Amino acid sequence: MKRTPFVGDREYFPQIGRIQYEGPESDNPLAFKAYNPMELVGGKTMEEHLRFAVCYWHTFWGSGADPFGPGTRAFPWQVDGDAMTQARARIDAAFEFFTKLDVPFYCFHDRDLAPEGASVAESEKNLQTMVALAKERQQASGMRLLWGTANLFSHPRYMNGAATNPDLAVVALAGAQVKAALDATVELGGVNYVFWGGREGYSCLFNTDTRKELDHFARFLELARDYGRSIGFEGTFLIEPKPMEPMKHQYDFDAQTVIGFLRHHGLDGDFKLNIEANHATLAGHSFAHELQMCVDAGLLGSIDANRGNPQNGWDTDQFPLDMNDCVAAMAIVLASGGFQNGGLNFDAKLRRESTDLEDLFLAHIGGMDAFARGLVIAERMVKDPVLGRLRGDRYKSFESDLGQRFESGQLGLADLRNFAAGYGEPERQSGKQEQLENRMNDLMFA
Ligand code: XLS
Ligand code: CA
Ligand code: CA
Repeated sequence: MKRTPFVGDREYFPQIGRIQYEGPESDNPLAFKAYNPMELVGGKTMEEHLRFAVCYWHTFWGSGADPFGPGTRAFPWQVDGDAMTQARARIDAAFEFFTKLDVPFYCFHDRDLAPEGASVAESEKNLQTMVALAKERQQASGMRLLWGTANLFSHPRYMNGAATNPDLAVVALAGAQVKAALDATVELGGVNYVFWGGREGYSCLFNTDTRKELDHFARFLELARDYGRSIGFEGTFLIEPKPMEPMKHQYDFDAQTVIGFLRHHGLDGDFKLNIEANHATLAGHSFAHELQMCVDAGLLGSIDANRGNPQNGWDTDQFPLDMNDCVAAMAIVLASGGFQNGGLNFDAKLRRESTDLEDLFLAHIGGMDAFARGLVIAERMVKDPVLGRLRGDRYKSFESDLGQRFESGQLGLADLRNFAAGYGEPERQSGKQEQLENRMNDLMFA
C-alpha cells in the first residue's frame, strides 16, 4: 500500500528523504539493499510478510542514558515548553520518521504518546488529545497502529507491580491506565494490544504471596479482555514474556510458562504471545525456540525484533542483524502460515555511543534489510525438499498402525511392552544435525 510522507510544521530530519530500495549493489547507507516492499516472495509482498513497526519509546525517547550515566543524545523534538507541547513536537517527528522510513506500522505505550497528568481524569484527557493528533496523522499518511500498551512499570507507584501489586489502590490505577490505553488503541484501529508484565513478579519470596498475585494477574487480564471486547476491540491481546529485569523473577517467564498460564485460566481464546528476541535469550532460550513453542500451541501473535549481547546477558535491545536468528525466525513464521495480526516491531535502541540523528535511520534500515534477507532465505528453506524430508523421515515409524494407535491414545503401556519384546533392538537412526546445518548455510548463500 502506498503511504504519504508526513512532515509537520517543522521538519525534523531535513537532510533525509524517503528511504528507497536501491538493491545489493548500492553503497548508499541510507538506502535498502534487500528490503524491497513490493517484491513478491512466495505470493505475498515483502511488506505484507514482514509488517514492520517502529516503536515510539526507544526511538523518540531513548537518550542513551544507562545506570552509569545520563543520555548522550539531544533530539530536536525536545523543545522548550510544558509536557504537552513536547508531546506535540515528538508526534510530528515520529510520523515524519515512520513515513520517511516507509514502515506500515508503529507501536506505543500510553506514556510515550502523552504525559501523565495530576489526576486520572487529566491523564485520560492528555491521552485523548494526543490520540486525536495521532489519528489525524494516521489518516494523512496511511500509517497503522500495530499495537498499543500501557506503561505500568515506570511510575514509582508500580515498584511492587501493577496488576499484581499487594495494594488494591495501585491495582485500580493500573486498571484506569489500561482502560484508557484500550480506548486509545481502539480509537486508532490498533490490531493488537500488548501486556508486557513489567514489574509483575517479585524480588523477595518472603514478602510475596505468589498464588494470590498470579490469581490477581489472571483476573486483571480478564477485566481488560472483557472491557476491550465491550468497546469493539477485535484484535489480539498479547502477552510478552520476559524472565527477569526489572524484577528478579517475572511471572511471564517464557513462552511455555505463559502458554500454560493462559490455558489454565481459559484466556487462550483471546490472548496470544508477543515474542521478543532478547527476552528469549535472557530466559536461556533461543529466539527460534520461543517462536516454535508459540507456533506449536497456535499462539504466536507478534514479534519484538531485536537481539541481546551474548557477552553480558542483559536486555540490551540491539538492532537485529544476526542472520542465523533472522533466518530461523522467518522460517518458523513462514512455516506457520505467516503473520495474521502480528508483525515485526523494532523494540531496539541505538547504542549510547551513537549520537547522530541519522543513526536512527541507519539502525532501522539494517534491521529491515536483515529480516528481508532472512525472509528470502527462509522461503528457500521452507520449500527445500531435503530439509522437509529429513525431519519428516525421523517420525515415519508413527505412520504404522501401531504408531497411529499410540498417537490416538488406543495403546496401553503393556501393548508397548509386547511390541518391544517382539521387535528387539531398533536400528540407530542418525539425527543428521550436521547435514541439516550445512544445508542451511548452503541455502543462505545460494
Ligand atoms: C521491555 C519490553 C517493553 C515491552 C512493551 O523489556 O520489551 O518495551 O515491549 O511494554
Ligand atoms: Ca518488547
Ligand atoms: Ca527488551
